[in-house]
Amino acid sequence: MKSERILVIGANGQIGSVLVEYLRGIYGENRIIASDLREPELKTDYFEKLDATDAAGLSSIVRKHKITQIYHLAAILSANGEKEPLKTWDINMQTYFNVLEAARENGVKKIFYPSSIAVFGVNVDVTAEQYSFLDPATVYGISKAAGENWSNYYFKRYGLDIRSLRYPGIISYQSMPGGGTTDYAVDIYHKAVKGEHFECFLKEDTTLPMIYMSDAMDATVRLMEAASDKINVRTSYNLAGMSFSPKEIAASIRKLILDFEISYKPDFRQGIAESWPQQIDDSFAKKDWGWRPTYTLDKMTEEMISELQKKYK
Ligand code: NAD
Ligand code: AKB
Repeated sequence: MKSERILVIGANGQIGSVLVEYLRGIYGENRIIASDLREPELKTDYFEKLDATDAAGLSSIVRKHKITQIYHLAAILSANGEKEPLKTWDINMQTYFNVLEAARENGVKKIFYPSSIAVFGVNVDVTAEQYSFLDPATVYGISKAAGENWSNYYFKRYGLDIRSLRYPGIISYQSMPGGGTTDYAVDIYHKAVKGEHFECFLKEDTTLPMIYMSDAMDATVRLMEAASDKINVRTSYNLAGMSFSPKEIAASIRKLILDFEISYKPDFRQGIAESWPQQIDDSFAKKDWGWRPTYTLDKMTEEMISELQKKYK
């Protein structure tokens, strides 16, 4: 474990900026190489500027740092993806093919591929099972479903040890989301703590699966550190934290910020949200590698508000 050298691609985003620090806490500062299109806000060692659509550039970073694992986070998310569908497909798929090939050619041992609840579509009733039908409605969801199948293909054909989670919407105080449909559930806390009114782009009763960042970090490393023979799903594991609607998160916030106000003005993201399941059955993850979420909606609300109060004070 201590000999790993890990490349995180898309490291400046909502997940990457937290994951890099989390991994550094486990494996050591100098063993995690962060990379992204953009330079990080704070200059740091062990950073490589990289456009992951550049196959040669990616391969040379893998060789230069003798990388043993890649976490491939770079992608265009659901809402932004609908603005430029073909460009989204190109970026999401080309970056992943470059990762798969760089890994195969340079002896990288393990890959983490983040999938999403966006792989499901309207033919899932309320709860998505591990093997529910995949008929995604967004180009983002289509690219994630394709990525899952390519992961399984590279595992079977080349023996690449690729592991993947279908993340629900991730909620964090450390970082802002980057253009998805679940972004409202982060923005709402910032507005509440700043004493501002929040206008929600989803209807009040739109229930979606979500997870708190600290549970997502735990699930990710638990999956990556599990013994190979425990990994029975080589496409992507369903993962669940909690499910709630805008009305329910607003009620949870109001327990601590009594005068918090919300109004609703649904836009095109309502259609995306309605194509996703409300609940996720993650029993395979629980059974195979011991996944257990620890945050409820109210526990997450308490921590989000207390952390953001420190930030805005
Ligand atoms: P984000 O949009 O916040 O960050 C993505 C990062 O990738 C950005 O820093 C961006 O600069 C970088 N990037 C984009 N194109 C790139 C390229 N060509 N080369 C190098 N870097 C590039 O996304 P996130 O929320 O941190 O999500 C990370 C991954 O997790 C994505 O694959 C996303 O689909 C998946 N995921 C996220 C969530 C969530 O709620 N945040 C849920 C499900 C799945
Ligand atoms: C999005 O809303 O696009 C992401 C996701 C659930 O994949 N947060």
